[in-house]
Amino acid sequence: MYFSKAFAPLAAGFAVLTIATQSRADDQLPDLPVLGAPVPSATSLQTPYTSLMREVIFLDNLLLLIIVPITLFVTALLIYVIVFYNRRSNPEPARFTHNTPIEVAWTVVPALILMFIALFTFPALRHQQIMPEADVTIKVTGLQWYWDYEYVDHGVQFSQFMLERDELADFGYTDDLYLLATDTAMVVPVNRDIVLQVTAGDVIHSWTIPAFGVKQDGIPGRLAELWFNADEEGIYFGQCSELCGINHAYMPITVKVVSEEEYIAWLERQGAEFASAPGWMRQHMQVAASE
Ligand SMILES: [Cu+2]
Repeated sequence: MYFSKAFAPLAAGFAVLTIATQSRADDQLPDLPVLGAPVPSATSLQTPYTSLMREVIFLDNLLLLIIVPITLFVTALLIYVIVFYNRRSNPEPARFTHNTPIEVAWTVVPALILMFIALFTFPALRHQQIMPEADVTIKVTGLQWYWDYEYVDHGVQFSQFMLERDELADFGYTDDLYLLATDTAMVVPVNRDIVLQVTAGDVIHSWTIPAFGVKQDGIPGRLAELWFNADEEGIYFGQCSELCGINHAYMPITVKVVSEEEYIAWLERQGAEFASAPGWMRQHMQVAASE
């Protein structure tokens, strides 16, 4: 009797804690496939889910095609010189020091190769660095050691912490997503231009989602931007990519890409304000209101 009285508040406390965890875990979003995550023993880049990442992969392949012949050519030259111009096989070395045609060639040819590469990298940089008109604007702040998200048009704000191993199942994640999955997710609509304003509150962090081909340092006191437009609904993971202190490895990033309807419903559940909602959202809301 005495004991049950003594433990009653404790038990009640546990009950509240369990309910709180469950309600946090159950964000009422549909079941989404995990699309953007590292794969064991893979060596190439992640499968792309934005036009930006497809361009990055194209560049990666293009550079590989250029680098491989150059490396083979230089290696062959080196072997040729080692074999035919060592002291034994060539005891009397030639004494000339200049050869104008060769010097012109080894200046002009690399310059042409670099110009050819620039033809592809400069447009890619433009695509990444020139922000489109935002359908969704989110301010991301890196902090030791978690992320803060602010949906600037809707007054929605929350933090994002890594899940411990024993919390993964509660939040609907499998065990292998340890060090990637977080308690909350940045939710965005599919096929929409998302502009992120990236900053930090203490030291430099870096926000990235490899499958989207985006990475941006968050620097205290500065506001940098990145954008992406994800073309499939799913869950995508990233990790802080700027060494930011002892728990740098423990501040991963989770993004959930959902349909426009699901996104608006999610915003409503977060207590969003819609006074400054953009046009594409208003259309959805008028349809919902007239139904
Ligand atoms: Cu960090």
